[in-house]
Amino acid sequence: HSPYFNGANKSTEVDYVQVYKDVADLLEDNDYDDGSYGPVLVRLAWHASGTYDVDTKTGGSNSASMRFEPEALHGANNGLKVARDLLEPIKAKHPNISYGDLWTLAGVAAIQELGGPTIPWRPGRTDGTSAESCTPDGRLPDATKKQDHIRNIFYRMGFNDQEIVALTGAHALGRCHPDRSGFEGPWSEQPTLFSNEYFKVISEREWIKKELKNGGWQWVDKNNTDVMMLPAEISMFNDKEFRKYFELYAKDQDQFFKDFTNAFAKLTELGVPFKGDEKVYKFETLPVVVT
Ligand code: CCH
Repeated sequence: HSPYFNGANKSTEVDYVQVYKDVADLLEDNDYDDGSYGPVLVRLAWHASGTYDVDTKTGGSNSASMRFEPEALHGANNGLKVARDLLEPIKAKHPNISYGDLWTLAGVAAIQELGGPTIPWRPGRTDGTSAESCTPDGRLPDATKKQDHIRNIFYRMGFNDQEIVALTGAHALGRCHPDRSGFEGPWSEQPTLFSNEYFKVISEREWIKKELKNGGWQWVDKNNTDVMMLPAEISMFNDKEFRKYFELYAKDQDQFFKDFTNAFAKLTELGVPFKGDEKVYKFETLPVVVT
């Protein structure tokens, strides 16, 4: 070691590149959903961050308050225990990483490993220690509502219409679970591939209402019931201001990747008190192993 090696300081360091690799390594599981934990990790990063309120400067990923009740039990967070528990062995291996940093980094890793853009990420979140950091219920979007509700929710975080539509494109990934949200099915035919497919699907299919056993309803494709849309999403699609961005991203995957990168990085940094000297990481995706 160099004479400048500081043993005490060393113990608080975190190898974030290794954390990325460890997350990337645990994504695949053929017995879970469509074969990947990536989508639920993206949802965890989003729900941890999307509680931010720009006026009161409360919420956001800084304190990782979803670890505590009541936030862990908010209806919007149903099913996210799967994602939080999945990351516990990584937290045990890298004890100095904060949960807020781990959850957001895991979201970035999932997007990148599933074919999405490289999203700059930096550490700096400090965990809250009690339920006092929990945000009130109702800060995340309600999928049964219309576009005005979605606007209000995202304007409260500080996003504009273009950013809202770009972020929603994350629904290329994953699916709805009857035991989590009450809705069912994926938005795209390849729910473990991050692409602009969500925008193509919503613009190209003919949507019909389907009643659900729980009394609710959702949109399904008239000709291929494998894909679905939430009530809020078709309301958004039918909104003149939102529509231009749906059309733009359906045509232009590069523009979608660019705008999504900026919006997702912004989302995960809402309310985080960075000192300003944090290293910004652009993680490399794992090499693809051909078997
Ligand atoms: Fe979402 N999302 N989301 N979503 N979401 C659901 C699942 C995922 C809404 C509602 C739902 C974003 C925005 C919105 C993901 C990422 C993002 C589900 C199903 C509902 C309902 C949950 C279940 O049953 O498991 C609504 C409304 C909005 C408003 O715009 C944003 C923004 C992001 C990320 C940038 C991902 C990924 C999933 C899939 C999770 C999984 O487990 O497969």
